[in-house]
Amino acid sequence: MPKKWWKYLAVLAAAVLAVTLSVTVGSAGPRYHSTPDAEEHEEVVAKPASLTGSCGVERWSVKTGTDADAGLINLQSTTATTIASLTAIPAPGTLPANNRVKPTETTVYRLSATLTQYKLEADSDYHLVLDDKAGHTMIAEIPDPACLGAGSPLLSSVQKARGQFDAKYTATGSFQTANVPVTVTGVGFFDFQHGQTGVAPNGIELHSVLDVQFASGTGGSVSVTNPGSQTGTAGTAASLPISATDTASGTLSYTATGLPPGLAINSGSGLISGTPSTAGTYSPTVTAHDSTGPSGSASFTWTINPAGACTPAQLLGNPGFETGTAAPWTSGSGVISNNTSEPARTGSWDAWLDGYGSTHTDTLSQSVTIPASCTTANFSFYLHIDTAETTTGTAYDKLTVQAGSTTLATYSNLNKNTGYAQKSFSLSSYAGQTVTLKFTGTEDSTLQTSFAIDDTAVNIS
Ligand SMILES: [Ca+2]
Ligand SMILES: [Ca+2]
Repeated sequence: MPKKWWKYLAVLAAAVLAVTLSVTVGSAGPRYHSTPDAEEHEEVVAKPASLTGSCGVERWSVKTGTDADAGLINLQSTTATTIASLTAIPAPGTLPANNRVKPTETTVYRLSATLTQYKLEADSDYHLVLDDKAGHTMIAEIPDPACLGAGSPLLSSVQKARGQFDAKYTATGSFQTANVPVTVTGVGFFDFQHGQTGVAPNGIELHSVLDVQFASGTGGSVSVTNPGSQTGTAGTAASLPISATDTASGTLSYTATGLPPGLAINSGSGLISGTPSTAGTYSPTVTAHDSTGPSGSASFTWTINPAGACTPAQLLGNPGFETGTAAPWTSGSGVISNNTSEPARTGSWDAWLDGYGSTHTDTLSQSVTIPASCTTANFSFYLHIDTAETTTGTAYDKLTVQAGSTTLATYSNLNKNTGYAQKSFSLSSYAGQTVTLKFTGTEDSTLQTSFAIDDTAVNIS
């Protein structure tokens, strides 16, 4: 007998105790044998504390957050997604036993879908089959917290998710049908293909599930704001935010059909972005889905012009100053005015430079980018000048109009007029450039001159 023979006795005692516990738990519960799941064909390992008495083996540390990369899981943010998006990710070539396939397996996803079936597996997982009712299914698994290794950062969330599920359903060893809308949050995971019920073609799962929200079914409706007709250019990045009003209680996710090739919608934010690749006229339909069931749609036309073609447009922002503030113009204080003593040409607002009768300078400027593909670019504005100056020979108070450092025109008290007159200048030589258009009004020390500007435009074609 070795000197420390009592240690062997302790090990023996522990083994006897473990077997006793196992037998006790096993006979107390209904429970299932520690044998591979008949349908999932996966190996299991005995774990008396778990619901079936067994936990999983294959990539188990990755499934439950105790692998070498568990610290890389971004638990601080959740990425809204769809089954269609997740099942479109290419399946990785290899599935490391103790490491994560980045970024999919280090990302926490949230998606809304229909929970069609659920089952308690031999490895004590709740196996949930999620269906987007558009031809895609995938699996989400809520492991038994007793099967999570020590120190898993997922433990408290898995416990919560398990409780959320148990509050509504009782999973057994046979599939049961639910067919209810559900919003599931969980860590991305690629499983081996074992012919699992509901498995995605690329093996993508949410494993472990961290949160399960069942729809409250309180009604409500979703309405998508129609963005109106859109134009774009092949090869030029495009961006279009889609918004919706939602009186239901769930969270919104967005899908789109018929978008110009190269554009995609962000399921969480509703932002359509990308670079359209192919000219044509498209009729996309955008749908916003509330996770409790209701949805709304809007359809519109999106014309993509060939690359190299100029899309006719007016480039200046706030061209008639009707927002009542300068932006995107830059101006000195008091320039944007609705004072009826210098009335607007149209609307209520204009830009009133000078008019003080004392030494003063007012400026008003805005930058525009003239597309290289546009051969015509025309800058125009309407100008009214009144003055207290009586001279017919001397320009005391002046308005200078510049494109960059080039002076397009200079006006003065000598150009006083009744009403507004339109002025027009070609900016064609600025094609492919960004140019700042600037008005500068300078008054001398006495006798006011007012330069009122309204209805500006830079038209390209
Ligand atoms: Ca105006
Ligand atoms: Ca003057």
